[in-house]
Amino acid sequence: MEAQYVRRHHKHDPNDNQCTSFIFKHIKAPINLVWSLVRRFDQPQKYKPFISRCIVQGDLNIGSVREVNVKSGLPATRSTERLEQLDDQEHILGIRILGGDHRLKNYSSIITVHPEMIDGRPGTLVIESFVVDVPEGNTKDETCYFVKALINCNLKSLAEVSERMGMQNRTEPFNRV
Ligand code: A8S
Repeated sequence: MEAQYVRRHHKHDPNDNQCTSFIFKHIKAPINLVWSLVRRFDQPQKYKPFISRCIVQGDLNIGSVREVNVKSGLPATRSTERLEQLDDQEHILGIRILGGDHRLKNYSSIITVHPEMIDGRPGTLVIESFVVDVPEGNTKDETCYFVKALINCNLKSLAEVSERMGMQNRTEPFNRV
C-alpha cells in the first residue's frame, strides 16, 4: 500500500547532482484533522517547529508565494516558496523553494496524507518526499541526511500537534458538561 502511494503521488525526476528521498509518519489522529494542518500553505508555523513567521501576498492559489522566516540558530533566516499543488480530494500538497539565504537549491517537496486504522481508531499515514540539488562541497548522503533530519522534526511535530488536537476533540463533549 505504502509503495503504491509513493509510486502514484511522489514522482521526482532527479538529475545526477540531486538527491531525493521520502519519509513516512504514522499519526494517531484522523485524516481530516491532519490534512487541515498540512494544507495551510499560509500557516506552516502551525506545526513546523523552525518557522517563526510566514506571509503570503494575496489569495491562496496554485502559484501563490510565501515568505517564510526561520527561527534563530539555524543556518538560514528566510525562504521564498511557491505553492505548486493543492488537492483537497487526494490530499496532496506540493511546494517549490524559489530562493532564500539557505543552501537548498531547486528544492521541491510533496506531502500526501492517507487514512489508516491505528489500534482500532482512525489514524493517518503521512508521506513526504523531496528532491534537491547537492550543494558544492557536500555529498548526496550529507544533503539527504540534512533534509531528512529537518523533515523528521516537522513530521514529529505534526504528529504531536494533531494528536493533541484529536484528544481535545475526543474529550470536548465531557468538558462541556
Ligand atoms: C520544509 C522543509 C525544509 C525546510 C528547510 C527542508 C528550512 O526551512 C530550514 C532550514 C534550512 O536551512 C532551509 O518543508 C530552509 O519546511 C528549517 C530555510 C528552507
